[in-house]
Amino acid sequence: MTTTAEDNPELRQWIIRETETGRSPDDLLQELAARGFSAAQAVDVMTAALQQRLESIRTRGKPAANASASGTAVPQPLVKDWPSSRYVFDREVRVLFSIKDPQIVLFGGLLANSECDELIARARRHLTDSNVIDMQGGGEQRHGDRTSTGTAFERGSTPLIARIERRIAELLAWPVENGEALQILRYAVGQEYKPHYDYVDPSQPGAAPFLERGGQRVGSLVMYLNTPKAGGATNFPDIGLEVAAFKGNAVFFSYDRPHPSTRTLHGGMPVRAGEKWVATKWLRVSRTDP
Ligand code: PD2
Ligand code: ZN
Repeated sequence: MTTTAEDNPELRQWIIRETETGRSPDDLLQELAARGFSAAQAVDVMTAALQQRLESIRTRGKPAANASASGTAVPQPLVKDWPSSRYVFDREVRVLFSIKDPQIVLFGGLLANSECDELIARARRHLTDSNVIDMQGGGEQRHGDRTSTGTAFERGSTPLIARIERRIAELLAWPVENGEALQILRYAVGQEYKPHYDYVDPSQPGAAPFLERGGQRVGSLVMYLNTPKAGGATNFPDIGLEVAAFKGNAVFFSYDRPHPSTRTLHGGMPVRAGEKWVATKWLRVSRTDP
């Protein structure tokens, strides 16, 4: 453990968590002293951690301050100086690869196996045919490009979902309230999600009702809940990237404008053997419906 809060995000997170579970500042100061911090260092560390927490409460529901190259705020995992793994909210997460333009990051071990299994078990009872947003009339409609079945869980609807959402918010430095309901998809053999963009085209007549509730999507996190026997990679045709679906991993990408020049065209390739389950979290510019 290093001695300043600025270069020790794990320590800040630990202080925040301990405080939220009811530990008193005096108690924490004593533990920091026992870990070798001087009184002045311990107070500095505590102050920085609690200021960080206050700031995140103040900016809750507002666009986050992390701006992309174009100046538009997008979710932005702070992967630059990641060690081989980092403690995120309540779990060690790895960065398996990260590219800048487009911003795409593959996280290893974002979800525990038991969390994946629980999401699948809960979703299995509620599966219906997947839809896409109806760009003409608003609402949703069936589309041959998306042949999976699925369901959605409201934000915070179970303790597990609330915990995963907090982990994601910390991972991507983006408020929980700006995330859409968690969407679970199941693909059987031959099913796929043909290449598409996750933002909505604002010039289409059906976009307005969607954009009025939380603004544009600016990021997507696709979490793999199982490992298909064959097929089912998430592909990014514009940049020739295929991300293999592997249980517990998650691929994140962001787009700071609703335009193909973001090169975030992506799809779920057909499953060739077994089945594929994912949970997708889409992130909006502003606070949106749970
Ligand atoms: O299941 C996938 O790999 C996938 C691919 C593209 C999911 C989504 N998009 C999505 O949920 O938007
Ligand atoms: Zn997508």
